[in-house]
Amino acid sequence: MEQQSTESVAPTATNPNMKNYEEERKTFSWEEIEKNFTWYETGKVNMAYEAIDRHAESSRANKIALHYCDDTREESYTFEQMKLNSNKFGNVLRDLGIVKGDRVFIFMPRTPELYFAFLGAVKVGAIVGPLFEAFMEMAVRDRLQDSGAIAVVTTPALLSRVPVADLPELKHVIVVGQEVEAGEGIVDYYKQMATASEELAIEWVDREDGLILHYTSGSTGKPKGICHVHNAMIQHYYTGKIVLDLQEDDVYWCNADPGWVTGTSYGIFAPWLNGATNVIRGGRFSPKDWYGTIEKYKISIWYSSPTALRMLMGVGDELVKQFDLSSLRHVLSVGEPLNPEVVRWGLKVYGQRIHDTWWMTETGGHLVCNYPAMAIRPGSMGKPIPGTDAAIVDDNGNVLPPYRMGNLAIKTPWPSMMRKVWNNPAKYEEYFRIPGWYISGDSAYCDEDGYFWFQGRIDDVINTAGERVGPFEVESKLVEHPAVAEAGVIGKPDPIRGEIIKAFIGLRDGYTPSDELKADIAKFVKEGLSAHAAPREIEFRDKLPKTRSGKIMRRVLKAWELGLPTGDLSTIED
Ligand code: 6R9
Repeated sequence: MEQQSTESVAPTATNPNMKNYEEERKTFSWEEIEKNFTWYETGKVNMAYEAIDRHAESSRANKIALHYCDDTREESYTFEQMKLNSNKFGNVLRDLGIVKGDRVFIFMPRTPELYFAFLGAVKVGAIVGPLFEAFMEMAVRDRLQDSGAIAVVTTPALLSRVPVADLPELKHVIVVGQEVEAGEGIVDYYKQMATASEELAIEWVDREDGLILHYTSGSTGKPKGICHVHNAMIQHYYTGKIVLDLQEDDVYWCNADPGWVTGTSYGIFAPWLNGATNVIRGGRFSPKDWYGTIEKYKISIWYSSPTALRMLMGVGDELVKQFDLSSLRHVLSVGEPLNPEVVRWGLKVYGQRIHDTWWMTETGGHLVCNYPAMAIRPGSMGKPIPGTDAAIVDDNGNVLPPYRMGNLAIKTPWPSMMRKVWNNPAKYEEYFRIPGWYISGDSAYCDEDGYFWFQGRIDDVINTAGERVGPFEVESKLVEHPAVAEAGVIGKPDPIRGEIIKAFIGLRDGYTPSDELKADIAKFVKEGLSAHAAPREIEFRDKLPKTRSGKIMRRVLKAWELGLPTGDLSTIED
């Protein structure tokens, strides 16, 4: 498993918030970070206050907090305006009788109203459940039912997917639209906002009180409601500084929708806790619009994902030259392993190192990352953030030596760790089954310099002729082939080898499927990686199944291959 080369990309910039990773680890204390918050003095805690109002009450009051754009709207809001709009929505909820601990869901596309509603709900102490607008009725029902939601904020177009008849606990459906038809429990957002007071008495909560519920799918069964608390702000704030590298004049853009944890932890909390200008682009992925957004707002920090970056790479280098992307100074990625080829391409066309970051819905915030001041090893997700420890452990909790593949585990606790799985304590306990450790479900290894290398989900690791092969290394080699745009690799049961490697491949524009191409691709992996890692079967597909957050769903590929049920598909893209 030492095949990952010693390829390394030296730092090009230093981060004033963390000049030296090793030094920071030695001197770090979470208590020092807490001193940056108002509540350290006052004892009064609320995430939305720390993210918005605190800045509105400072010299940042008239600084732009949000630049919003989509194909039809273009608006900007200062911290003061964010405060007033979220106050108003807080009052709308309070007038409906919403109190601390109530579950309020937000099921709508990204617009400024989504963010006002989100922050307003947090201000009255509600636990917010953000949902992707793409969810169909069944997915919405499962989540609202499981959490016992009392209110949902949605739009006229999505209203028919809120099955009120099946949701006896749901009392209020707040509709954000110009024409809202009256009905039982229906609340007209604009009408209520028009008269709502801009003054709100914020609900001060305990650090351990519920903040957000993110439903995330496992490979089987219903999605799990991962619950985070206000205390997570400590980690959001700190990682915003040392990982996102947020500084006063930055313009920051995170591509993620709040239906995915990246769109809340790093689309709402981290940037605003740090008083940054945050760009939100609504609408779907479009290479031209995306580059146009960077150019227009002079975005300096861009947080994206391997899928989006691979798609941009697939579109090619020419388009990049039509835009002025010189404002960019820090680029990051999350959600899936970042293929070394994408890192090389980013260096070439953007002149930027792409910093991979590893974390999960359950971890609430960054854990294993690359930092501006640290050398990047393409293909590695980096090193644990100061204040935390990561290790590779076997199933009994023994820490494994360098280069041995095993469970990626994190020493408990850390500030943004999930506090429960809604209605499912047994599931929660499973993650902590080895005392002192959180078991991520990912398989990885650590090199002798402490860099972590992702191999796959534990369930995805392939055992072929006695060799353990992580699908990621094969996929990464595959996308280096000039014809391959994306690849998903699974183990297919085989009577002789245990499993053989099968690759599903999406081709780049201009390539057509053929047996010669299959043979050439297999040879490419055999020569570039190893014979045992070369796919014995290749299937071309127009599209690979992905989640809304862009993850290739290997379990779906496997289920297709074996003719088995595909399990929960509520998060699948289209
Ligand atoms: C933030 C987020 C978590 C799972 C995680 C892992 C995969 C995320 C990754 C990565 C390799 C990275 N993952 N980041 N794999 N390198 N940098 O994605 O949360 O949607 O809960 O997914 O995603 O498998 O366990 P979530």
